[in-house]
Amino acid sequence: MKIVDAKVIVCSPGRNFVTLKIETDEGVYGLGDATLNGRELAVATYLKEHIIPCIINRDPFDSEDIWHYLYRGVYWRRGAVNMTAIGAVDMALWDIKGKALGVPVHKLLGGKSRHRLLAYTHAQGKDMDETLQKVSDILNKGFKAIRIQSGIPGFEKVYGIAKDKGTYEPATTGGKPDEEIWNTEKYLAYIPELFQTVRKEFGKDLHLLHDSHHRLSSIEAARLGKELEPHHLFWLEDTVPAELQQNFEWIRRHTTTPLAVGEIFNTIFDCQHLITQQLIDYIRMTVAHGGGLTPMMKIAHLAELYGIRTGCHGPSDLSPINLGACLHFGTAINNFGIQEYMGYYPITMEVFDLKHKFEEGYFYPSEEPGLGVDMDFEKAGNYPYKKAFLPINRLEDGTLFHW
Ligand code: EZ4
Ligand code: CO
Repeated sequence: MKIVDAKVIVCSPGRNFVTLKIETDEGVYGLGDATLNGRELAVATYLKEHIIPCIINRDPFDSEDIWHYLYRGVYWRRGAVNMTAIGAVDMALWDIKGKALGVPVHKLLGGKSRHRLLAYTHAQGKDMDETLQKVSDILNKGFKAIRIQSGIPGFEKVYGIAKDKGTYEPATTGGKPDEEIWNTEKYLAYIPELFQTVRKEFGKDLHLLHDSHHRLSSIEAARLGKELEPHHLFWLEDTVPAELQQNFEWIRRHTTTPLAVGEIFNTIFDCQHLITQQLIDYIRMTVAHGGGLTPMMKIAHLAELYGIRTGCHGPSDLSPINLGACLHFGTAINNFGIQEYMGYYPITMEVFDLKHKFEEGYFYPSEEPGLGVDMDFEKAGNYPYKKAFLPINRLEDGTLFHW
């Protein structure tokens, strides 16, 4: 089997998505998600100009060698744009292998380690009352695990809070990024009260998660973790940026609240200290931004040795193709933890077709050959790319801060 062509499809059904379609001489094609929020065209160009010419005529079954060719072979390593492009190629190759052999991708990765996968979604309100209402709505939809974010009194825009009633979308269209204002003291004073109220209203059975979006120092993270201990979180996510992995040693010394991180990591070298020192409980790298299924399997196996489970990033700003890849990954490994699932705009699902079934808080992996996600290329053409940026974040005195 030979790769004969590859195309990059940039479309915007509800939001921007970049898709790689690899075509073979046998007519089978594979899909890979190459979406990097706010930097879509950088990945698209990298694929078109620098990657596609190198994979033509290769055998798609040689995914291990192709991965190393694109990672090690180019000399320049790591980085979000680079790894997202490599990830899309790798994802598409596994899709081709599954389709060519007539098996779902999880069968090629280790088979079925479970028959269903726990998923969590987001409850986000502008204040306490709206957040509690959202939790109640989500429970009625059957979810067993909920990530809770809430507007902080006195702040107009806070990470994780939708501008309208729709799905949360952090990127905004226009010529420049939006700006938000942040105050850590007000946040730290409010969040424990929020979780205390949620537990009081909804009881002990529900899994509760929370995302600090990299805005805390180690010692602030330690304080938050400690104050949340009575409310037994499933995890506390992205407390500190983690460019310095040693940060987590300080957090870990002070709290038993489980810790998750990794949505902006793109290689095993971003988390090997966190994993081997058991400084986290969940690794949140996702297949698209982590360089594909090939390296993600290695990361999962390393994490397995240290009792760390996965919790793949699954925002609506990655396409359903990435979600499909995450579901096969989560099905095949032993140390799956949970899968993030924000849902998609109905208009997004006019273009993408996700065959994996979702019911009462769990995903049931598709048995369709390949990744179990398809795309309507003609409809995609109706939704051209719209320039969009993620926001930036400043403290009240104007200091540029973590978003
Ligand atoms: O801010 O995917 O856990 N999920 C998150 C996301 C990220 C977006 C960035 O594009 O933190 O909402
Ligand atoms: Co997050």
